[in-house]
Formats: sequence, structure tokens, C-alpha cells
Amino acid sequence: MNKNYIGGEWVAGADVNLNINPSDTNDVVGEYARADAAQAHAAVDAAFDAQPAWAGFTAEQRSDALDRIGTEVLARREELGRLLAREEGKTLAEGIGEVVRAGRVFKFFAGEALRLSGERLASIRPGVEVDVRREPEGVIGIITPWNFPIAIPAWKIAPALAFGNTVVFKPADLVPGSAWALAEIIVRAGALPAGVFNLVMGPGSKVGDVFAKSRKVRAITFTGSTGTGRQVGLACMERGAKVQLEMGGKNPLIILDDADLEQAVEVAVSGSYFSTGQRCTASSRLIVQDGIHDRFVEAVVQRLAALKVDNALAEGCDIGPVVSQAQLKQDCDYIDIARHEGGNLVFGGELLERATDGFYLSPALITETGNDMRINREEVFGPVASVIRVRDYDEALALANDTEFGLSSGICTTSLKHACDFKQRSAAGMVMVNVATAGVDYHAPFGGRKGSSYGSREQGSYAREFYTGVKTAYTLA
Ligand code: UN1
Repeated sequence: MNKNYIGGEWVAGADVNLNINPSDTNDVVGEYARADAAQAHAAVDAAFDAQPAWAGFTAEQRSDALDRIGTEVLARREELGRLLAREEGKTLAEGIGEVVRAGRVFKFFAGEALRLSGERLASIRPGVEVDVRREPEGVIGIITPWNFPIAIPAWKIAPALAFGNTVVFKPADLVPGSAWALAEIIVRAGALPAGVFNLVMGPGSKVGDVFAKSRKVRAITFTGSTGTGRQVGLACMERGAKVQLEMGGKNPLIILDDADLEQAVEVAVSGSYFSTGQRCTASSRLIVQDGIHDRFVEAVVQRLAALKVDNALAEGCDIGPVVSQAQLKQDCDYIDIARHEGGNLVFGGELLERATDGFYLSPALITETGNDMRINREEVFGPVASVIRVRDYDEALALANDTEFGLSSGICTTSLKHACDFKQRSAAGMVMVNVATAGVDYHAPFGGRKGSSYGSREQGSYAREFYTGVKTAYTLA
């Protein structure tokens, strides 16, 4: 039940990982295998050996495999969504939504497998033809975070397989359940030959390290913390492997005086606090113009007071628990840091007791903060947002861009002039106008700038850039 999948076999781990429900720490979701370095190497070898044959499958065969996987994921949305909510702590509705997104991603890349195209150029030499083609990279190492236990694996695994690569996949230690269920669907519904897809649950220090250093892994796609991402990036750089990193954010949301107040409150609350604020796209800096500031803060506080923080599976739950004790400590530490820096905690930030023992934290709103404070420089990754008061749009834009990060940014305004200017001048990979900074479409390019991302974009038709290599062929007939 809980094993890794290596070279076409379900294999027991070197040790065992207990998957604990953050809504109820007495509930063990399951026991999952933890691989060691030797098993990670075996998975890499199997993926390496299987790759040429998989690349030789027709595009239609690979497309059909992805389509069958997507069909099963979508059909089991309730069950998988419940498992996801139980192990990660997002609400049942959010869990089901994420499973649907994962299923749709497989469907999308089933189409993309058939759409891989190249280019033909005229040569500068008579009679010579130049064509530019895309080929699989080889073995792709996939390392995913705990906050999207099924959607992020899906949007990395699906394009890898679509274009003829083989996969070694290491999910986050905190959420092996969704990854295991997805892996079981991939190998069975996909009917993949042995070695094409390998699941290697285990610690980053062992499994991730093998992926990063193995010469047989030609490319690594990583989503997670900035610190680990940079280590993975350096290891890849050292041996000339391709790498794609999605890391932190400190995403600004600007609220201008002319914003529709009700809409701005929804955009801010959903971007900052839903999924317990545990999204790299979450709005954590609310940059609010003076004229609307007090009304906005009051309305957000009222909205937060009406939200129900509870067991992720409880009826009517709006915000589930924080994922783990360590993350809860980090969230509380940052709230304390913000207060010591002079911030004013106007709502939340309290540990809550519920019917079951879990990591419950009320959504925290901190006002009167400055952009130089640590609370506005460092990623918290929890249900915590701070407010920065500004005079005008120009000041708001300058502060929005004054950050190491550049993943997502947003503005709430009814001014076409400011909306258009912001889309142009915001130094982020994704810009939202009157739409939350978190919660993106699965078929549009995803990624950031500056310290948030490295390498080419994920998702949509842009994914092919990472999962294929370009070959330029010259022919004189
Ligand atoms: C979203 O906001 O819809 O780890 C996606 C993350 C991102 C995905 C966010 N890579 O939060």
C-alpha cells in the first residue's frame, strides 16, 4: 500500500514515514515508505534505461496514457480531495478543487503531446535545409512541495511524460498520501512500461540529493523553499543539468482609493488567507492608499471574523489548520517579529482549540507596517498579511517592486490608466487586476522573476521549453 515504485515494482522503503493529519494529530493518515540513497539511484537507473523506448512510443500512445490518467483522477475527485484535505489541511472544497486541477492538467498535456512542433528555416547555403526540432531531455527529476500535494506533481509529471521523458518523482515528506495515490493511478491507468515513472518518497537530503547529483538525471524541476531551491540549482549548474526552480514570494496587492471596496476585500482575503495562506502566490503585502485604508482594514477584519477556522473536513470550514507544528511556529514567530517591529496586530494570530487537536491559527492582519520590516521582506507562508499605508499610486508601485521576489502581484482599481500601467511596470511574473494573486489557470504560463523563479516557465504550452531540448538539423539532399 505504502511502497515506492521503482523500475516497475512496488518496493518497501529503508524506513517508514508517518503521515499525520494536521487537523487531528491523533489521526495517522498512513505509513509511507522512505527511500534511501541506494533506492533513489535504482530509480534513476530504471528511468534512464526506460527512456529511449518511451520516446519511441507514438505521440498518440503517450497522449492516450495521459488521458486515461486524467480521467481517473477526475472521476475520483471526492475521494482524493478528501485524502488531500486530511493530510495537508486545506478545506475539502479546496482539496477537491486541487484534484480537479490535477486531472485537467493531465487532459491538457494529453493534447500537448500531439501538438509538439518544430520549425523549418531557409539556409544561407544553397540546397541546404535547416530544421529545428524538439526532443525529450531524458530523465526528469521532479521535487515537489507540501502545499499542493497533487496539482504541482501533476503539472510537472504530465508534461515530462507527454514529450517522451521518463520520471523520478520525490514528493514532500509531509504529504506522501496524495502523491502515492497519484503514482498508483499513473502506473496502472497509464499502463506505463517499467521504469517510465518512478515514485521515490523520502528525505530531500538523501533522495533529492541523488537526483541533483546524478549524471543520468538531465533536468530537475523543483518547487519549494528558496534555500533548498538554490542548493538544487547550484548542484545542477555544477554538472551542466537543466533546472527549473519555483521558490518563494512576497506578493504585493495594491488597493487604490478608487477600488470597488467589496471586491477588493474578497480579492485580498482569498489571496492572503485561503488555503491557509500556504501558497507561494499568496498576497502577503497589502499596499493600501490612504483614502481607502481605514475602510478597507475594517472591512477585512469584519470578513475575517466571519470566517470559520476548523478541521479541514468539518462542515462549513473556510480555513483549515496550518500544515505542521514547525510551520505553525514559523507563522507565530513572524507575527511576534512584526509586533516588535512596530506593527499593529488588528486581527487574529491566535492559537485556536477545536474538537480535534490540530495546528489552528486565526488569520492574522497586521497594520502600520513599513516595507523595510522583516514581515514585509521574508516569506511567512501562513495565514498572515500585513498592511502598508501609501499616499498614491506611484508610491504603491515603487514599494510593490521593492522586494527580492517577483512571483505574483495584484492591483484593485477601477482606473484603466493605473491598471494598464501596473501590468506594464510590475516586476512580477504574473500580474492580476481585480483578481487574487493566488489561484491561477492551469493552461497559462506560470512563473516569476527575480528571486522567485529560475529557468523557463511551467504550465500551458510554455512547459515544452523545459521538458524538451532543441536540436537544429542541417540537410543537403
Ligand atoms: C496557485 O496559486 O494557484 O507553491 C498556484 C505554490 C505555487 C502554486 C500556486 N507553486 O504555491
